[in-house]
Amino acid sequence: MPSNTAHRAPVDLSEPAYRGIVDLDRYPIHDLHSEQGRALIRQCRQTLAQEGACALEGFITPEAVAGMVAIADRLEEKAWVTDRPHTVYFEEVDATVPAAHPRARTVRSAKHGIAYDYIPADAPMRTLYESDDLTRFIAAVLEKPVLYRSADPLDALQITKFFPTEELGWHFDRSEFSITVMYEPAEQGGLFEYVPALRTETDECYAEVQKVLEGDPSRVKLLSSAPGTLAFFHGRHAMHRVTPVGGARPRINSVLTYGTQPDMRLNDLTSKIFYGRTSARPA
Ligand SMILES: O=C(O)CCC(=O)C(=O)O
Ligand SMILES: [Fe+2]
Repeated sequence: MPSNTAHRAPVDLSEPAYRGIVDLDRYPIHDLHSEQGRALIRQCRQTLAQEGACALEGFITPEAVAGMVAIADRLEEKAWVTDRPHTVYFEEVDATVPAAHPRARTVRSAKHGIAYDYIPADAPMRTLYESDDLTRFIAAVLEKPVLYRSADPLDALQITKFFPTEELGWHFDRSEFSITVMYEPAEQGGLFEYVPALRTETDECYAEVQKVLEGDPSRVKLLSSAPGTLAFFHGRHAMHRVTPVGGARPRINSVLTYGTQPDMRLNDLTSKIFYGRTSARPA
């Protein structure tokens, strides 16, 4: 006797919520154990090790990119504006070293930051960021047994707009790795430049850092800024910057924040600087 269930349409429990947001034919993050999935992880690890960064062009679909640009435009008035000088280490200027020393110099960072709690729950990038598949993919590329999404209500996933003349000065990140997604590159400038392995865990390499700050381009590399690119970079050891934006329209992207501990948050001072507050808006 045929059973009733044989007539029912099969329910695909594996259908990911982010289908249509990621180009899964090129980047099968829903199926990392497949041959193609394993090859993807292998290639990303190799590029990251060789180049200090890895850019996956076309990772986010054009529809998702357009959705995020529309959200960024709608939320423009919610953005917190920062424009401030800082050292490449985000530490106080050291008055005891010569003026040309990297610890004595400042650069400028100016941007508009839209906090996580303004991004609608159904925004394409939020759906993707909050999926465990993406977190697992990122952990696999970074060779971490486990990664957690940031617990910060403002910084876990934000949208940054760099308007014309805005920029991010040369710096090292505090976190080991950073992950970004590009929605809209600038018409001119707004380029992501980086110097792989400019310092190490044990050596600050001040002379080399100073050369870059003085404009020596010999070790500077450029990362793809094509819309839809997901990029990994080793921001703690690779010094990097976003060059001043030119043209008429802003550069729009997101930084995705992860940690090896589940309770990662910004400290109050940093939160105040980048978002103008230290906790989520009341619901
Ligand atoms: O906007 C970018 O491409 C880089 C962002 C960055 O370096 C940072 O937020 O620390
Ligand atoms: Fe950075």
